[in-house]
Amino acid sequence: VDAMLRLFVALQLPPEVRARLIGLMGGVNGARWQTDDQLHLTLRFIGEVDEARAEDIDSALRAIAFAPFQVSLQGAGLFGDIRKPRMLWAGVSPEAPLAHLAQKIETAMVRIGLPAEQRKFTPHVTLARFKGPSGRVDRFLAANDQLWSAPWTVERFTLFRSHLAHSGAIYEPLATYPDEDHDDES
Ligand code: 2AM
Repeated sequence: VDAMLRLFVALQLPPEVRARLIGLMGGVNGARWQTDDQLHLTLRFIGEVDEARAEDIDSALRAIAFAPFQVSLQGAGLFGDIRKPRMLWAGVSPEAPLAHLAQKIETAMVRIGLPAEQRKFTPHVTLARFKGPSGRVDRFLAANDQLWSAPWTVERFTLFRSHLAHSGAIYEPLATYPDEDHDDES
Protein backbone atom coordinates (compact mmCIF):
# COMPACT_ATOMS: atom_id res chain seq x y z
CA VAL A 1 0.00 0.00 0.00
CA ASP A 2 1.34 3.39 -0.94
CA ALA A 3 1.77 5.70 2.03
CA MET A 4 0.02 9.02 1.62
CA LEU A 5 1.64 12.23 2.72
CA ARG A 6 -0.25 15.37 3.64
CA LEU A 7 1.94 18.21 2.35
CA PHE A 8 2.05 21.98 2.23
CA VAL A 9 4.60 24.63 1.34
CA ALA A 10 5.23 27.39 3.84
CA LEU A 11 7.63 29.93 5.23
CA GLN A 12 9.28 29.24 8.52
CA LEU A 13 9.52 32.26 10.80
CA PRO A 14 12.59 33.64 12.57
CA PRO A 15 12.78 32.81 16.30
CA GLU A 16 12.23 36.43 17.38
CA VAL A 17 9.07 36.65 15.26
CA ARG A 18 7.73 33.42 16.73
CA ALA A 19 8.55 34.69 20.22
CA ARG A 20 6.67 37.88 19.47
CA LEU A 21 3.60 35.96 18.33
CA ILE A 22 3.68 33.64 21.31
CA GLY A 23 3.79 36.74 23.50
CA LEU A 24 0.44 37.87 22.07
CA MET A 25 -1.33 34.65 22.86
CA GLY A 26 -3.84 34.39 25.66
CA GLY A 27 -6.99 35.98 26.96
CA VAL A 28 -9.41 34.54 24.42
CA ASN A 29 -11.91 31.94 25.59
CA GLY A 30 -12.05 28.81 23.48
CA ALA A 31 -8.83 29.55 21.57
CA ARG A 32 -6.50 26.68 20.89
CA TRP A 33 -3.25 28.59 20.48
CA GLN A 34 -0.62 27.35 18.08
CA THR A 35 2.67 26.21 19.56
CA ASP A 36 6.10 27.51 18.56
CA ASP A 37 6.61 24.48 16.29
CA GLN A 38 3.33 25.08 14.51
CA LEU A 39 3.83 28.73 13.54
CA HIS A 40 4.36 29.23 9.79
CA LEU A 41 3.00 31.11 6.79
CA THR A 42 1.39 28.80 4.23
CA LEU A 43 2.25 29.54 0.60
CA ARG A 44 0.52 26.52 -0.97
CA PHE A 45 -1.57 23.78 0.60
CA ILE A 46 -1.11 20.52 -1.31
CA GLY A 47 -2.98 17.88 0.66
CA GLU A 48 -2.66 14.10 0.43
CA VAL A 49 -0.29 12.74 -2.23
CA ASP A 50 1.51 9.45 -2.72
CA GLU A 51 5.29 9.11 -2.51
CA ALA A 52 5.86 9.29 -6.27
CA ARG A 53 3.93 12.53 -6.44
CA ALA A 54 5.85 13.84 -3.43
CA GLU A 55 9.10 13.23 -5.35
CA ASP A 56 7.72 15.24 -8.29
CA ILE A 57 6.78 18.04 -5.93
CA ASP A 58 10.24 18.08 -4.42
CA SER A 59 11.87 18.27 -7.88
CA ALA A 60 9.55 21.05 -8.97
CA LEU A 61 10.20 23.09 -5.81
CA ARG A 62 13.92 22.58 -6.26
CA ALA A 63 13.75 24.36 -9.61
CA ILE A 64 12.19 27.54 -8.18
CA ALA A 65 14.42 30.58 -7.84
CA PHE A 66 13.35 33.89 -6.34
CA ALA A 67 14.95 37.11 -5.19
CA PRO A 68 15.03 37.40 -1.39
CA PHE A 69 12.59 39.95 -0.01
CA GLN A 70 11.64 41.51 3.29
CA VAL A 71 8.38 41.24 5.17
CA SER A 72 7.13 42.14 8.62
CA LEU A 73 4.20 41.32 10.84
CA GLN A 74 1.32 43.68 10.37
CA GLY A 75 -1.95 43.61 12.20
CA ALA A 76 -4.19 40.75 13.22
CA GLY A 77 -7.33 39.30 11.75
CA LEU A 78 -10.05 36.72 11.95
CA PHE A 79 -11.41 34.04 9.64
CA GLY A 80 -15.00 33.21 10.33
CA ASP A 81 -17.45 35.37 12.17
CA ILE A 82 -16.76 37.53 15.23
CA ARG A 83 -19.34 35.45 17.15
CA LYS A 84 -18.24 32.18 15.62
CA PRO A 85 -14.55 32.56 14.80
CA ARG A 86 -12.66 29.79 13.01
CA MET A 87 -9.21 31.21 13.48
CA LEU A 88 -7.18 34.18 14.63
CA TRP A 89 -4.16 35.17 12.59
CA ALA A 90 -1.34 37.68 12.32
CA GLY A 91 -0.94 39.55 9.04
CA VAL A 92 2.31 39.74 7.10
CA SER A 93 3.14 42.50 4.66
CA PRO A 94 3.87 43.58 2.01
CA GLU A 95 1.69 41.06 0.24
CA ALA A 96 3.12 41.44 -3.29
CA PRO A 97 6.40 39.51 -2.95
CA LEU A 98 4.63 36.79 -0.95
CA ALA A 99 1.91 36.49 -3.58
CA HIS A 100 4.57 36.43 -6.29
CA LEU A 101 6.41 33.55 -4.61
CA ALA A 102 3.13 31.74 -3.94
CA GLN A 103 2.28 32.13 -7.63
CA LYS A 104 5.61 30.63 -8.70
CA ILE A 105 4.91 27.65 -6.48
CA GLU A 106 1.35 27.42 -7.80
CA THR A 107 2.57 27.41 -11.41
CA ALA A 108 5.10 24.69 -10.62
CA MET A 109 2.46 22.54 -8.90
CA VAL A 110 -0.03 22.88 -11.73
CA ARG A 111 2.69 22.04 -14.25
CA ILE A 112 3.29 18.68 -12.57
CA GLY A 113 -0.42 17.95 -12.59
CA LEU A 114 -1.82 19.04 -9.23
CA PRO A 115 -5.26 20.65 -9.32
CA ALA A 116 -5.11 24.43 -9.32
CA GLU A 117 -5.66 26.22 -5.99
CA GLN A 118 -9.08 27.85 -6.08
CA ARG A 119 -8.78 29.96 -2.97
CA LYS A 120 -7.43 33.47 -3.01
CA PHE A 121 -4.01 33.74 -1.37
CA THR A 122 -4.23 35.63 1.93
CA PRO A 123 -0.86 35.66 3.66
CA HIS A 124 -1.35 34.96 7.35
CA VAL A 125 0.17 33.19 10.31
CA THR A 126 -2.46 31.20 12.16
CA LEU A 127 -2.33 31.98 15.87
CA ALA A 128 -5.34 30.13 17.20
CA ARG A 129 -8.09 27.82 16.06
CA PHE A 130 -11.56 27.47 17.59
CA LYS A 131 -13.79 24.48 17.90
CA GLY A 132 -16.62 25.70 20.03
CA PRO A 133 -17.89 29.05 21.24
CA SER A 134 -15.49 31.83 22.09
CA GLY A 135 -15.37 35.25 23.60
CA ARG A 136 -13.09 38.26 23.68
CA VAL A 137 -12.03 37.88 20.08
CA ASP A 138 -12.96 41.50 19.48
CA ARG A 139 -10.71 42.58 22.33
CA PHE A 140 -7.81 40.55 20.93
CA LEU A 141 -8.27 42.12 17.50
CA ALA A 142 -8.46 45.63 18.91
CA ALA A 143 -5.36 45.06 21.03
CA ASN A 144 -3.34 43.73 18.10
CA ASP A 145 -4.63 45.98 15.36
CA GLN A 146 -1.35 47.88 15.38
CA LEU A 147 0.84 44.78 15.54
CA TRP A 148 4.11 45.42 13.78
CA SER A 149 7.54 43.80 13.78
CA ALA A 150 10.95 44.66 12.45
CA PRO A 151 11.32 43.30 8.91
CA TRP A 152 13.02 39.99 8.24
CA THR A 153 14.41 38.59 5.01
CA VAL A 154 12.74 35.67 3.27
CA GLU A 155 15.35 33.63 1.43
CA ARG A 156 13.91 30.13 1.63
CA PHE A 157 10.67 28.23 1.79
CA THR A 158 9.93 24.79 3.19
CA LEU A 159 7.99 21.69 2.22
CA PHE A 160 6.15 20.42 5.29
CA ARG A 161 4.44 17.18 6.07
CA SER A 162 1.43 17.47 8.35
CA HIS A 163 0.71 14.70 10.83
CA LEU A 164 -2.76 14.97 12.28
CA ALA A 165 -2.71 14.04 15.95
CA HIS A 166 -5.22 14.28 18.76
CA SER A 167 -3.14 16.95 20.43
CA GLY A 168 -3.15 19.01 17.22
CA ALA A 169 -1.22 18.87 13.96
CA ILE A 170 2.49 18.19 13.90
CA TYR A 171 4.27 19.94 11.06
CA GLU A 172 7.44 18.18 9.98
CA PRO A 173 9.82 20.13 7.71
CA LEU A 174 10.91 17.78 4.90
CA ALA A 175 13.05 20.05 2.73
CA THR A 176 13.96 23.70 2.34
CA TYR A 177 14.48 25.54 -0.98
CA PRO A 178 16.64 26.75 -2.54
CA ASP A 179 18.69 23.85 -1.23
CA GLU A 180 21.81 25.28 0.39
CA ASP A 181 23.90 22.37 -0.90
CA HIS A 182 22.88 23.02 -4.49
CA ASP A 183 23.41 26.76 -4.72
CA ASP A 184 26.31 26.22 -7.08
CA GLU A 185 26.15 23.15 -9.24
CA SER A 186 28.97 24.11 -11.61
P1 2AM B 1 -4.53 27.64 8.02
O1 2AM B 1 -3.45 27.89 8.99
O2 2AM B 1 -5.02 28.90 7.38
O3 2AM B 1 -5.60 26.72 8.46
C1 2AM B 1 -1.31 22.98 7.27
O4 2AM B 1 -2.56 22.44 7.47
C2 2AM B 1 -1.42 24.36 6.70
O5 2AM B 1 -2.12 24.31 5.48
C3 2AM B 1 -2.15 25.34 7.59
O6 2AM B 1 -1.43 26.53 7.61
C4 2AM B 1 -3.47 25.55 6.92
O7 2AM B 1 -3.84 26.88 6.83
C5 2AM B 1 -3.22 25.16 5.51
N1 2AM B 1 -4.37 24.52 4.95
C6 2AM B 1 -5.01 23.44 5.40
N2 2AM B 1 -6.02 23.10 4.59
C7 2AM B 1 -6.03 24.00 3.59
C8 2AM B 1 -6.82 24.19 2.43
N3 2AM B 1 -7.82 23.37 2.11
N4 2AM B 1 -6.53 25.24 1.64
C9 2AM B 1 -5.54 26.08 1.93
N5 2AM B 1 -4.75 25.95 3.01
C10 2AM B 1 -4.99 24.92 3.83
